[in-house]
Amino acid sequence: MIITLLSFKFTKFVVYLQQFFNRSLPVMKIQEAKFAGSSTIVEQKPKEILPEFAFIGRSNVGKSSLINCLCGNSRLAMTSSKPGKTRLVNHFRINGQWYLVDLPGYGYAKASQNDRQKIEDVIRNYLNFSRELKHLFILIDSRHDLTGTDADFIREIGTSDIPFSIIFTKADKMGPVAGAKQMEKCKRSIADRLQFQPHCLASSSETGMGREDILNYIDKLLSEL
Ligand SMILES: Nc1nc2c(ncn2[C@@H]2O[C@H](COP(=O)(O)OP(=O)(O)OP(=O)(O)O)[C@@H](O)[C@H]2O)c(=O)[nH]1
Ligand SMILES: [Mg+2]
Repeated sequence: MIITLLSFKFTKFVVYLQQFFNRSLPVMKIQEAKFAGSSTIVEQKPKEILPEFAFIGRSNVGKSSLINCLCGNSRLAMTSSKPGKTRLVNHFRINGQWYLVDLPGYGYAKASQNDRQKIEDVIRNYLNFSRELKHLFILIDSRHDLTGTDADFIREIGTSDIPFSIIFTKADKMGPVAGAKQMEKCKRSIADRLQFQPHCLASSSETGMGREDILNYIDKLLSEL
């Protein structure tokens, strides 16, 4: 009886601590988000050298929308309901201190072979040669199983020296229970391919869910540079 009571009080205490720390965790403030330039090769990147945090994923997964959501400006990066909108590497300077980088989407099936190759070259050039890239966020649609293209890309990045995390996007499109189940399934297939579990976050650019987590995570990464 006493043990049950003590363990109940301990559980309540842990929940209280979690609530306290969640509430007191300050969210990184984006005071200024400015378009700094578009490029197809790293030599064309903005001249000012700052740490870069890039977003990549299949076409239409929600990269540009998430950048807008993080910056609180729906007109910063161009978005579209049609895949293949972002074709260049777009730099956005944040608080004059670091860049958010919007990359073109990979695996756009309807693009011509020539267009696909051009987009692939732009992505490869950035990933291979951008020395300022500090962290790559790989976006996966939270509703779907990992596609072959996602799996290949994740496996490849897993063997590179680029630090990366996963963000499951469009979390508003599924109910919380079905959504959590689907994300767990996807996390398992990612871990199976990599032999380790990368850091995973979830987001919705519609509701702003995950915004604080992503900004605080970037803040932490910046503080470790
Ligand atoms: N419901 C919902 N829709 C979203 C979300 N994020 C993006 N979308 C929609 O998905 C579509 C594609 O969004 P984009 O941000 O342009 O996607 P992208 O990954 O940048 O696409 P590309 O530039 O073509 O590679 C748009 O119609 C967005 O409104 C989200 O979190 N929830
Ligand atoms: Mg885009």
